[in-house]
Amino acid sequence: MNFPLMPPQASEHAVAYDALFWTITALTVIFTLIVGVMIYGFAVKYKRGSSADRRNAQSHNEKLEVLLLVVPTVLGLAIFAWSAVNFTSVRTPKKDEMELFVIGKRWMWHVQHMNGIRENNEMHVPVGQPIRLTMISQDVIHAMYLPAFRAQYHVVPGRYTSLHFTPTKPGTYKLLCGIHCGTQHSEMVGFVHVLSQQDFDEWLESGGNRYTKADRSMEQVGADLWKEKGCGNCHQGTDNNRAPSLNGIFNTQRTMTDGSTVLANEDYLRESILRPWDRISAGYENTMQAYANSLSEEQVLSLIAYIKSTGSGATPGQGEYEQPVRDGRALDSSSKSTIDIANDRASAGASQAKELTN
Ligand SMILES: [Cu+2]
Repeated sequence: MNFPLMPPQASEHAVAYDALFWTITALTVIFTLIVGVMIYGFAVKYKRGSSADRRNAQSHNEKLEVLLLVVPTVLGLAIFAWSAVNFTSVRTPKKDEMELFVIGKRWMWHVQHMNGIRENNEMHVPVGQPIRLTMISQDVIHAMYLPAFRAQYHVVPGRYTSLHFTPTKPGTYKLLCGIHCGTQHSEMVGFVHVLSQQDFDEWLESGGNRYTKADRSMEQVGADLWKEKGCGNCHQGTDNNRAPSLNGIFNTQRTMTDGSTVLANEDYLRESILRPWDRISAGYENTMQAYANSLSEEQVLSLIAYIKSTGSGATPGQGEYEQPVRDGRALDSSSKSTIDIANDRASAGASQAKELTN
């Protein structure tokens, strides 16, 4: 009979999570047993008609009271501290993360890789590689739930959220929606395929096998959209009186017309594309057209990928958003074009594959 008590432990965090989970479970069982046994024992001892000594009943016991105050307090605080350490570690971006984009919609998961491969209700990732999911919902609130990685985070409309994990075991694991999101919520399921680095490289190389072929990377899709929508008419190589240049704008601090500063992260870029009037850069007028009804979340992600490919203001580890690193190096090469980056990635992939086969 196949009746697993727990999902498999397929990420670093799963081990840490389970240790805490079992400790809390054990403490609960121990205290429940102590209380239960005492209730039962005293009920039997002092049942009506028993010959137990009932003289000089104690009204209090100082030592016992101190013990019952101190022990649960210390245990409770220790569990809190341990949980806080676990929570912080799972919410902190790792170095050299590979970024995948996830769009939740009723009722499916749409996954997009940087090179343009798209998957529906499936996600392919290499083993041992820290993964960052940048997620958004197209309709209602969902939650990306990966039980084997002990990872879950909400996916909401209107802003990006992230989930970080490092798969440690090749295999196929469940991908679920963790928040009730409508009648077919229970069908919003899929699989995560954790592949060896070599298998993953081959999978990427083959354009994702039977999945949607990647004819263009996300950056290229974004670059084409940029042209199609005429973004470059105003956002040119340098700031002009119509609009600021967006070259290398990602993760830089921007000053707004009201004097406040804003970190130009993905959320800000998305907002500026969809509702540009919300926050306007100092020195500019509210002249940009809004794209709230004419771009899909997928297209917005591609545009952001394109803007990011022109460089970034922050070095990894600074600011709210840790810049994703691909192929083991930060994409901070401000002078590089999309084509250069794509070429670099191809050669990096090739050398990686070589190391593995040797
Ligand atoms: Cu859902």
